[in-house]
Amino acid sequence: MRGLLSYFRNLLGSREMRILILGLDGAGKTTILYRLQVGEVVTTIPTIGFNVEQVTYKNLKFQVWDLGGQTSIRPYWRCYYSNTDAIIYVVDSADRDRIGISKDELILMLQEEELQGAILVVLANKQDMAGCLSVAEVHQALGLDALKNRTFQIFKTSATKGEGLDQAMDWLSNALQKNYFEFRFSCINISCIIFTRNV
Ligand SMILES: Nc1nc2c(ncn2[C@@H]2O[C@H](COP(=O)(O)OP(=O)(O)O)[C@@H](O)[C@H]2O)c(=O)[nH]1
Ligand SMILES: [Mg+2]
Repeated sequence: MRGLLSYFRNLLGSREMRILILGLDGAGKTTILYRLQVGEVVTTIPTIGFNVEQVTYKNLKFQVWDLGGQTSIRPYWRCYYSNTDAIIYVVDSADRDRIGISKDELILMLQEEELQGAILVVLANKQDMAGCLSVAEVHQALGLDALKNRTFQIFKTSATKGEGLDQAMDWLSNALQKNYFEFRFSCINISCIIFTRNV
């Protein structure tokens, strides 16, 4: 497992990138955040009562919280959705009992207006555990075949062993870069149109 810089070096210096790491409690999100080796993880507890762990490195911001449970606090999650570039969705592949809940949470989240453009990385985590669902089974259980208009990829990982995270972060970094340049390119196109109209 490499440090965060080696993945996202090419994105540093451009605009702020916001990445949410989400999933049910116990999936391995906090472990992954520490594995990124970025620096100090700051935990804040907004008055509405859910923990948000945050790591900021230059223009990269990672925010983590647990999905599932109390429906009353859900509306407050929206405060964190705007300008999200990517979602890293972490699944405990050994938790067969809650894979359905994990799917429901993912679907609800992807319906959020503010997250329509966000790239999705699914991590089928805890692949080191005996009897866990395979990456293909996690893919199917989450209904990922039905995803439309979404840049996404699924990876098998073991956060504790540090396996699979390199591939996932490399892919994400490339996808973010592509998104960023496509966005810049479309801005150039728009300015060309305005220019021709003015002339
Ligand atoms: N065997 C195994 N345990 C893991 C893995 N990832 C996380 N864990 C363990 O699962 C528990 C919950 O992890 P944590 O990162 O706190 O989950 P979070 O609630 O999603 O933040 C901890 O005891 C971790 O050590 C993994 O890939 N394999
Ligand atoms: Mg945690």
